[in-house]
Amino acid sequence: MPPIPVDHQTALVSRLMKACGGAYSAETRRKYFISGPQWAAAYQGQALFHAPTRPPIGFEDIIHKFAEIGIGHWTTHDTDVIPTEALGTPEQWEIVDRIKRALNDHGLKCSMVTTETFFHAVWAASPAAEAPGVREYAKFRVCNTVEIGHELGAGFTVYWPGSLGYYVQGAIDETDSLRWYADALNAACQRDIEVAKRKGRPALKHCLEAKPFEPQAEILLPTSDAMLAFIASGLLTHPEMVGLNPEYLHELMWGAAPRAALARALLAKKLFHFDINDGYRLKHDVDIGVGLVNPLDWLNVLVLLRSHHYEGPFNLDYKPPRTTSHFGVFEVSFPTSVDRFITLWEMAGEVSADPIIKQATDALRAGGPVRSTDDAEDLTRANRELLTLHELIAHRLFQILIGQHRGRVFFT
Ligand code: XLS
Ligand code: MG
Ligand code: MG
Repeated sequence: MPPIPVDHQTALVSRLMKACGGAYSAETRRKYFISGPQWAAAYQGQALFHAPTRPPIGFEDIIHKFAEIGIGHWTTHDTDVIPTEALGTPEQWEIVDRIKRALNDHGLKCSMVTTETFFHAVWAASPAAEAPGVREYAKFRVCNTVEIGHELGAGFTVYWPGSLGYYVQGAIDETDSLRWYADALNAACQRDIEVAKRKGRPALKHCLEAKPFEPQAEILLPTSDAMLAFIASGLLTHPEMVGLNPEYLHELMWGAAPRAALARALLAKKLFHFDINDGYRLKHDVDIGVGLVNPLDWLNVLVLLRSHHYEGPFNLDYKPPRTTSHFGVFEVSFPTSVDRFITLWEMAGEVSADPIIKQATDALRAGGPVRSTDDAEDLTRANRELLTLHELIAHRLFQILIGQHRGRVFFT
C-alpha cells in the first residue's frame, strides 16, 4: 500500500469503523446507565515518561460529543472543570452554570462528581496530612464537591483518596491518617445532609474507590476490602451513606479476582458505583478500554452483576491510548468501549438464559445421591462425574463469548 495522505486518514478510520459493523445506535446506548468521565475524554496521553499526544478539549465539546455517541451521563472531578484557585468562588458557580447549560442543550445528565485529592501540590502529604490547615482544606474541597454535585443534579460522589499513603516509612502514623481521612468524609456526609434538605433532593451516594499502587509508594486503603473495613471501622458518622466505587483494573492490579471483589461488595450491600476498564495483573494503572484484555472475565463479571440486579452506573474510567488521535477518541475509542460493554452485557443475559449452563448448574446444586454426609469417600463418589460440569460450563462460556452457541463455525 502506498503512504496514506494525511488528509485521507480520518476517512479511512471512519470507513473501517463502519466496516467493523456491530455498532449500536445512540438511542440504544442511552438506555444503559453508562457515564463518560470528563477526564477520560480530556486525557491528553501524558504520563511520567510520556508527553501529551492530543490537544486539550473542554467540557462543552466533550458533552456535545458524548451526546452524539449516545453516552447519557457525564462525570467530573472538581478541578477537571474548575481551576483550583476558583473553587468556592463566584467564578466556580459561573462555570457550573455553563456546565448545566451544556448538559441541558445536549440532553445529558451529570451522574457523579468527585474531588481531586492527588494532583495539586497541596496534597503532597495527602488530604489527611499532619498540618491541620491542609485537613481543613480537604474538608472544604469535599464539601464544595457535594454542593456542586447537588447543583448539577448528581446522585453520586466518588472519593479516590489518591495520595493517602507515603513514600518513606515511619514518618506518619497510619491510624492518625485514617482518622483524619474519616473526618473529611464525615464533613462531606454532614454537608450532604444539609444541602439535600435545603434543596429537597435525596442525599448523594458517597463511594470510596481503592487503588493498590500509585500515586504513593504505599497506600493506606489499597483495596475495596480495605475500604469495606474502613466503612465498618466506627470512624464514620454515617457509614450507611458510604459505599464503594470499585474499579475493575484497580482490583486486578493487586492480583484479585475482580468478580470476587465485586461479590464481596454486593454481599455487604456497598456496590454503589462501578468504574469500568481493563488492563493487566500486577502492572500500573493502564486504564485500557473495557473488554480489550480480559473479555471472558468481563463477561463473567457482568453475569454476576446482571444476576444480582446491580443498577448503579457503569463509569467509563479508561484512557484512550496515546496512539489514538483526538479525532479517534470520539470516532473509535468511546463508541467502541460503549459497544463492547453493551455486547458483553447482552451476552451475560444469554449466559443466564443458556439451557446448557442452567442444566449443568442445577445438576451441580442437586449433587449425587449420598448415603451418609459423614462419609467422605461416599460423598466424593456421589459427585465425581458431576464435577466435570465445572469445566463444561467454562467451555460453554467460551462458546458464548465467540458466538459458537449461535452456530458460528471455523473451517480448517
Ligand atoms: C484513578 C482513578 C480516578 C478515579 C476518580 O486511578 O481511577 O480516575 O476514578 O478520581
Ligand atoms: Mg477510577
Ligand atoms: Mg484506573
